[in-house]
Amino acid sequence: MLRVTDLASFFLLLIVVGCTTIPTYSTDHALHVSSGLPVNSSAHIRQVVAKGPQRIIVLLAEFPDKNHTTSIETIRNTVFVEVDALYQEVSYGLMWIAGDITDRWYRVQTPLSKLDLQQWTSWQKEDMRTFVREAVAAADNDVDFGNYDFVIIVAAGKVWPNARCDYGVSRNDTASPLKGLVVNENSDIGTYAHELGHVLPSNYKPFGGCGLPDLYSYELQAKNETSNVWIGPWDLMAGSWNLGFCAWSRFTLGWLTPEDVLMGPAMPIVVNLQPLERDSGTRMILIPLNDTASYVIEVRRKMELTSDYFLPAEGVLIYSVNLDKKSGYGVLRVYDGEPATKTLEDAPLVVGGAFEDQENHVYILVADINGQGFTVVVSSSKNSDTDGDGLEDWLEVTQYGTSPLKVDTDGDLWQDSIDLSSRDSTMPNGPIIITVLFSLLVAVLMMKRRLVFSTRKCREEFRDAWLSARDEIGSLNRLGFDWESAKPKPL
Ligand SMILES: [Ca+2]
Ligand SMILES: [Ca+2]
Ligand SMILES: [Ca+2]
Ligand SMILES: [Ca+2]
Ligand SMILES: [Zn+2]
Repeated sequence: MLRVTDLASFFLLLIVVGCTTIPTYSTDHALHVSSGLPVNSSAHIRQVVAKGPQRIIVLLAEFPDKNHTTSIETIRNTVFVEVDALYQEVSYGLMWIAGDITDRWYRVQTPLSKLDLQQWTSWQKEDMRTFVREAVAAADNDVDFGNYDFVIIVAAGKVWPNARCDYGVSRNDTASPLKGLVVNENSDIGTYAHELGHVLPSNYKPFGGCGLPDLYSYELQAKNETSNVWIGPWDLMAGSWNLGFCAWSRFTLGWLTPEDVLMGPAMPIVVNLQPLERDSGTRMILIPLNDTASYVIEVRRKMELTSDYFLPAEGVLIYSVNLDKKSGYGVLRVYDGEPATKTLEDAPLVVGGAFEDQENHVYILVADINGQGFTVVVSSSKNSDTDGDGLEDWLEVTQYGTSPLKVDTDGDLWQDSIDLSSRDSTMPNGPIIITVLFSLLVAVLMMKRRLVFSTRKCREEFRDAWLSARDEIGSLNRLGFDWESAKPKPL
């Protein structure tokens, strides 16, 4: 009994010694956590260019051989309510739409049947300019075009939507270029918004500060094949079925200042990236590679009351920007985080996701979730060990499932490098606690038993003593012992 109790105590001692030898961590490897300010703030501060009210005149135009079927009220609602709301949202309230719509449909002179306006490849032709010229001329006496920044010509019938920074058409009241778009009476909000995106004031130099480039493939479109091969649903300029704008588009229109991350000795850099749909926090990481090429990292969330609500997936989106490419030839290309599927709908990375560009030494890891945002680590080396626990960031994220930012991911006092269950805070502490409790229980039981035994022994001894005393008294009585004379006498 005694032996077992001693063993339990010994075991307890071992555990206590074991607990006190858990390694303590040095603070030498303090994380470089970005402050949220641009690492290189001078490089990419952009003017807000598409700012305040954008004054638009909506000009309704029909043909001698094609009358309209859509009401003025429907079109007014599309432009001044729906498109306006979309742009207010994606611009974080920096831009909105103002203006007027003509109170009737103006009739152009040339019949639709005489104009080739319905094929994508032909919109640049003289026919489109003829239509625009005739529509503007028909309304010119009623509309002061000098009061507006853009014209939206809504055509009856199936006219191919397009936009131009200058249609090359003169007007009575102003000499400024006729900037605007042509849509048709059946165009949806996405089409209006896409075409308007081509002419809003921007920082996109190839277009001379006018609008955003097309992000789908002109070559594939010309072949009538699926043309949205680089962006998927992540930007309206790649199509019109999804209404969101990526960070690069918002940045190019001046609504967003990125956190510039320069590759170099300050690596790795940790950024808490907030959802693009939010109107505060770091929402865009820009990694410039040279004057024209860069990577962009953003977080996309299906946030209610935003154009991203219907996105097919959520997470960290990474894409390349190549300003040497022309509009329609791959200015932006999204990295497919799920290359097993051809679609880019599943492109975003989640925690554990990794991106590498070995040629340019760019390594991006999604280290952790951070509220609605994500913690992203950008490094110039695959061997970096941000938290200094002896495990490389890359392996922690892609293989071990531990945090590259925490020495002890699950906070159980055992560091990642020796914790066999680094994401389970009950392991190995759970079994240890159970063993300790069990040992305590055994010890208590043993001690209790010893007490019981000693009590019993004491009782037995007392009984023996009492019995022998009784026997003694009995034999004295039998011998006629004089108890009275044996009493002590008073002095
Ligand atoms: Ca995919
Ligand atoms: Ca590490
Ligand atoms: Ca770690
Ligand atoms: Ca641990
Ligand atoms: Zn376009």
